Amino acid sequence: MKEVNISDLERKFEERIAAEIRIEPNDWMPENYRKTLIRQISQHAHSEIVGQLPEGNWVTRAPNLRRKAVLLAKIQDEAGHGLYLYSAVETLGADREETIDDLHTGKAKYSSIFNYPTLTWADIGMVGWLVDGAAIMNQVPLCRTSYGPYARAMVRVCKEESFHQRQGFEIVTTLAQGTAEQKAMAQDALNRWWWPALMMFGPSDAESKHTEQSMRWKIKRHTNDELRQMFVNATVPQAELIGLKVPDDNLTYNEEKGGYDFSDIDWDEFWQVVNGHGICNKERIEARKKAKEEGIWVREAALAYAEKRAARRKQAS
Ligand code: BYC
Repeated sequence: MKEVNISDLERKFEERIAAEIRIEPNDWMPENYRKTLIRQISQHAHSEIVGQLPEGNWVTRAPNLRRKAVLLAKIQDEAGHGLYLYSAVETLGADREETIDDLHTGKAKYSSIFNYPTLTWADIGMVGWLVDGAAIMNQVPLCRTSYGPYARAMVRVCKEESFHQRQGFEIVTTLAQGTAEQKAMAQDALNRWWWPALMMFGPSDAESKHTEQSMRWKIKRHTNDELRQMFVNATVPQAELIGLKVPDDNLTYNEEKGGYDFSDIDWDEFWQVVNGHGICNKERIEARKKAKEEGIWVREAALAYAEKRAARRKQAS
């Protein structure tokens, strides 16, 4: 970017980014920076909300009361994450309802991972261990993202995701150390969730259209492939520890790079799922639309109460 062509505002913005000073809602920001954040944060919020669905499926079937209470708490945390993130989107001038409508019409994306079904209890373990594990890998660097409200929201989200990851690993460990049937159930779930978990990090760096600019603006701190590699390096030893086999015959530790080499991802499957043709895409969006329609009266009642209270306060003052 040539210095002579940029305005004072842009220069100031770039200086703040370079100096690691957070951009706050009232600061001037380039329109594309704002749009990129609205896109990423709203899609992140949608993922948190849609992410409740595959887990909610197991609340009534959790194997005991403790598991059920923990699962309920986790699902409620995900709702909270969605709320922080929708609030962060609003600080950028976006309308919350419009971003939700974009999800319902298919204009906005949400994480591909939530379009896979949770068939057995072991799948709930995999969602915690692998899906929350991948989310942590992706989101810990977002605690240092350049936009203040997003960075601050991520601090709490990551603390809660760490608990989610551990509860998932505990479920999987219990199954892996259980009967032969339970171990087989855990292995089957790992076989189905491993590759979709790797896809969560997005297209390869060569194919990612947003990474370069997002890294320049310090919205993203690592590329998709870097994060994916970090996840593989952290997770393979965990699988080995509990006696499960990662479903990749080409998985080998590469001393030179200090990490695992692994097979190519099936990118056709990834794009099919992202473009709405995964196993559960239709079901997930239908569930969200139904929740919105059936919750209208709750929102109207809450708004009516807020208006009444504001009117009473005005009268009293
Ligand atoms: N699924 O240029 P790229 C969670 C889209 S975890 C669907 O690399 P970017 C949770 C991408 O949006 C999951 N779409 O984009 C965990 C873009 O399309 P648009 C949510 C994907 O933004 C446990 C296009 O592909 N986490 O919340 O630089 C329980 C090109 O990609 C995916 C976040 O959202 C995918 N996997 O990088 C409950 C974290 N990957 O927008 C909940 C924040 C890519 O141009 N987000 N696409 O139409 C990010 O870090 C980044 O947005 C991504 C993608 C790494 C996901």
